[in-house]
Amino acid sequence: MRVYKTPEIRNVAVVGHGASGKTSLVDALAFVAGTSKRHGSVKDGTALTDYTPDEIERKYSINLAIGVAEWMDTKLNLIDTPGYLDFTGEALAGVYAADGGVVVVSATGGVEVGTEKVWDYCEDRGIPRLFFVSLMDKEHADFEKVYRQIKQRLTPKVIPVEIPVGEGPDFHGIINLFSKKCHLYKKGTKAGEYEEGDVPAEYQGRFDQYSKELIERIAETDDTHEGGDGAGRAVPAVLRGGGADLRDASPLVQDGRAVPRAARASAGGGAEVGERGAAHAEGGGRRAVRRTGVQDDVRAARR
Ligand SMILES: Nc1nc2c(ncn2[C@@H]2O[C@H](COP(=O)(O)OP(=O)(O)OP(=O)(O)O)[C@@H](O)[C@H]2O)c(=O)[nH]1
Ligand SMILES: [Mg+2]
Repeated sequence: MRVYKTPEIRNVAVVGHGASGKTSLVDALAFVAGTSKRHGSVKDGTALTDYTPDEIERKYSINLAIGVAEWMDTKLNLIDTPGYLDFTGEALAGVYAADGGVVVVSATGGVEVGTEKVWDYCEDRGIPRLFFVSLMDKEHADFEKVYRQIKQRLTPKVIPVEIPVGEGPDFHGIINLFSKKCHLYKKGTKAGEYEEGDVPAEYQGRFDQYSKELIERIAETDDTHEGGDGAGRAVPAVLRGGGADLRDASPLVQDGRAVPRAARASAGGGAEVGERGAAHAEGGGRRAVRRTGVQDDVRAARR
């Protein structure tokens, strides 16, 4: 692994209720990024961040542990935290060390007591965060219900970024609301290979519903953009809880590509995003949206 300079490193706490899929997510991210050569599993005792004899035997996390994923010239230190409430000090420590958080919520369990707890930790620290809805392939998975619970019990300031194609045993892909592209997973592949295409006709209604939601949510939090850039294009922002101003955090999206703040005439102090942000925006819509959004958001939180 090459040596990374400090601005190229992100410390991200992966938090959530017990058994919501945090350790599995960290393992999968490191594997898909290519940093980890083995796709491990909690069940088999081979997950990247559950490696102590106790964790392997019990099949849940006890200690805070780090999985590394190198992605687009950035080293992501994914801080896997235990969800079990007995080890909540470890989760708290993880949040304290992090620039941002991924709050993992099970598509079957929804928002649970552990989710609320870690949400409060993130809120106290004021770190930017996004939600990851896990276990979409499980029986009774319900994305809409989870989204509703997040809005009601955690924060109304949440926008959908990707929505599932199918649920439970029928889950087989995702639609990105910014790029308007659909990824349909190829059956039987280990690293989640997919085919990219347009939104399937049978999911157009759902896509329209969530796109509308996306625009309305942004309009509610930011009068400046009124949910779009005036040309019918969405203005994204990563998900965050109360208090913070979305205005500074939201890069524009043009043709599915993020436009870093440095390239926007109206944005003050945008130079911080700099050339690297622009290069990423060139690199591909979906990845650039996430990446630039997090960069901006972290800075906004520090201001
Ligand atoms: N079907 C299915 N099972 C999953 C998925 N993600 C995780 N699991 C399983 O769910 C169980 C819990 O997953 P973990 O990754 O250990 O969850 P965790 O949030 O790290 O749990 P704690 O460390 O106890 O907080 C394991 O048996 C996983 O194999 C998923 O997306 N689909
Ligand atoms: Mg775990």
